Amino acid sequence: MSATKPLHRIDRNVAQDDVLHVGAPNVGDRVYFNQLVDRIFQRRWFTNDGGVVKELESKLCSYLGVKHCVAVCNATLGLQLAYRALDLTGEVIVPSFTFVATAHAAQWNGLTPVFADVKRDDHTICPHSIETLITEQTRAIVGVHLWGNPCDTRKIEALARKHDLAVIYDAAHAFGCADQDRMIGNFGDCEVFSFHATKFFNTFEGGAIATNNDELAERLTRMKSFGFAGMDNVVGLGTNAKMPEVCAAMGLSLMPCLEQLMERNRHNHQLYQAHLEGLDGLRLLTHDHLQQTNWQYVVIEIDQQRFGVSRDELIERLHARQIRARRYFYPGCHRMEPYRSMPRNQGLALPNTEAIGDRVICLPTGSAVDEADIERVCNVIRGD
Ligand code: T4K
Repeated sequence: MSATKPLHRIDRNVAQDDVLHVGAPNVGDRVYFNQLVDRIFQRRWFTNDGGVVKELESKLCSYLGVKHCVAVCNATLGLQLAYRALDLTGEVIVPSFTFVATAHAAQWNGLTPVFADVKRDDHTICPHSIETLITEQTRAIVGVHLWGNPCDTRKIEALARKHDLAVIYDAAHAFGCADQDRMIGNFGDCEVFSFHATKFFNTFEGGAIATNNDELAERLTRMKSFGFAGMDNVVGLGTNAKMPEVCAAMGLSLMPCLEQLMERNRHNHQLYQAHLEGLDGLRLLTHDHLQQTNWQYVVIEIDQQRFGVSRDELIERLHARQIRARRYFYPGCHRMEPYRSMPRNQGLALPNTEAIGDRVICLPTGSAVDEADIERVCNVIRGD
């Protein structure tokens, strides 16, 4: 990262409102972004295998140390492509405690999402729960690196080998994170990142599928562009999941700022830790044990008995003070439609998902949030 390319301070529209959001977008080097946009106009090349997307893909590969990164228009379509490119049919095991896109992408592809429970400590899919759900119909395990916490990749991949299953990781939260000394992007058959505006690294809307499998990368590249293998040559089923050039420009203008953004998030997290320390019944999830993470979510769990106020009451209190804290991912996919009404999910008990779903609050962080904002949020939580 170049010290001469400062991260642009976010111009929160304080005149309009003083609302704090969980997902206020990060903005990188705006001068560089504008130069790239000028180049896009000069070339009159807006989408379809353009030079800016190719440059972003190549930079992502270098950053992640992975062979292929296929840029896509969002992670939901990225997941759909991944499920399709791996020729999956039947059942896929997914955590219930995730953004609903993980399950929807499978259901949309005609697969049956089978919901596993998560671990109490880091909220990632529980290998033991996965094991109990594997049947003759199971074709894949889908792990979600929730909040940037890497799944238990060793156990998941051992289970997959034992039962001959594909492994896909929904890495929507985990760009810039590592599992020990290996960057997320290098695990399973492929990993799908989200570059949505609310993510630590964004391309307005977008995503990428990372893989070390040459053949899979080729299939994904064809499938994201209608199945074309060259001009006028359609070799199979495809869709339109291409990333436009202007989105890739946004990504390129953020790449030089990654370390700075991570550091900012880490600093914010430390401030939250300091301000919330000692509050009985409040647990702040930490990533201190991880070698590298993006710190993009500040997640607390509220134990109503000990804290004295319920999670939902606290959310109301925060919202009343213009702090748009979120109940991600309440109430768990198995309690959302269309899954809730499916016979297999009626009466399904996922104790950790349910306990966590009732307790979690995500707090504002990122480059739009400063020290005074964090103090303000923590004062509301403390009831001051
Ligand atoms: N897998 C996982 C595990 C995911 O978390 C996600 C997405 C996906 C897959 C699918 O990725 P994509 O297909 O989206 O690439 C938001 C995001 O839309 C979604 O991308 C994200 N996860 C999810 C966790 O959060 P909502 O429904 O919370 O969005 P919304 O509009 O309420 O925005 C969140 C907050 O951010 C609000 O307080 C407003 C603020 N915001 C939002 C936007 C778009 C801004 O300040 N500026 C903005 O431009 O889903």
